Amino acid sequence: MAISPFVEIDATQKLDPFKGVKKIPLEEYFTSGHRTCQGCESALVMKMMVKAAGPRTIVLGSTGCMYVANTTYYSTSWVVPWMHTQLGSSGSAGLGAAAALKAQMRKGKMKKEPINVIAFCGDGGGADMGLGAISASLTHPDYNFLILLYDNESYANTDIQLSGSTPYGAHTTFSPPGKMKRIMHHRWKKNTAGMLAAGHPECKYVATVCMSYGLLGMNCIRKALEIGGPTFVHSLDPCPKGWDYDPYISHELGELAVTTGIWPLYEVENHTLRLLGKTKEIAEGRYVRQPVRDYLMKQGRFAHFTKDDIDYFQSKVDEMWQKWLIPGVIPMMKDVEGDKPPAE
Ligand SMILES: Cc1ncc(C[n+]2csc(CCOP(=O)(O)OP(=O)(O)O)c2C)c(N)n1
Ligand code: SF4
Ligand SMILES: [Mg+2]
Repeated sequence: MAISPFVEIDATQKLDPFKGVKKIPLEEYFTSGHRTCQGCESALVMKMMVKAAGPRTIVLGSTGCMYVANTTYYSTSWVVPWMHTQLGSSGSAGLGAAAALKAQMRKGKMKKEPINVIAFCGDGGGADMGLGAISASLTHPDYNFLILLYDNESYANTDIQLSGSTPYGAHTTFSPPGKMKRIMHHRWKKNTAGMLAAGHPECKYVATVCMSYGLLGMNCIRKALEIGGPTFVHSLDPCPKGWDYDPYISHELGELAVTTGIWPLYEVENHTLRLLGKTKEIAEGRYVRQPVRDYLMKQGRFAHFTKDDIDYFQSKVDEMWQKWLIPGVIPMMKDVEGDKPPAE
């Protein structure tokens, strides 16, 4: 097979940012045929992720809703090549696929061309079980691949079990509120993107996205793929089944997660932090952060919250905004006392 002498095997695709929604291509690479719930934002993430990446892309995905519902027996909504990988191994699968492509090109067994490799995982698969493999993969600067964590804040596919990404107090099948004990989940959500950004010097790009801000999210994905090396994008995805709300308001909930300051949008590019979108507007005083009540009370998983619970949640988000630069990782002020959870 003739090998093009002009393409380096380390090259990435040139993926300029989309300049507006009208500039987004019409072609779909994740299309009809999936069986996710109505209003599933994770399915939207898949669609936009691969639209941002384009046709020369290989997608690998760990077990979870985005595997099970998208590749039901003899059918799939993936137009690009896709492979399932074990629940905790999106990091290994991404690194392995990128290394295999590079070796094949080096040996002349396939045409030299930049091919995007994206390995996605859920919060159970990525923030909990597969965190070690993701961390290891982010130490390999010689291979180009993106890990995308779609975070629906539970082990959704196996019926909404609590994960390290589940918010404080949420009702899951592992934390049902009862008469004796109202709050069954006392831990604050793990800050996966911040942790990975802070601890992986070889990783040139980490971002948080929410596809209620689709253009911004897609451009983060394009940037991650173009920068190359191992990169990481963490998406917050409203999940009507797990969060217990009318699918009609999925988009609104994504916006509220950002405008209440619960889910800050930021990118860390070559180790420089940049706040994005509405998060930047809030930080610069151009937009007033909305009360968390507006977000929490629209979801059945927080229906058992009292005023004290909402106040505690609000105080923790306020603290995050006052205290941290990368939320939860880099302190801006060191002398703020943490608030205590309300008595039950
Ligand atoms: C090693 C292993 N343990 C448990 C399971 C069962 N299992 C399949 S999907 C899933 C939930 C995964 O949760 P998450 O990664 O958050 O994805 P989601 O289902 O929320 O999309 C579990 C526990 C499995 N497939 N493999
Ligand atoms: S349970 Fe949630 S993540 Fe899974 S398909 Fe339904 S809406 Fe999507
Ligand atoms: Mg999940």
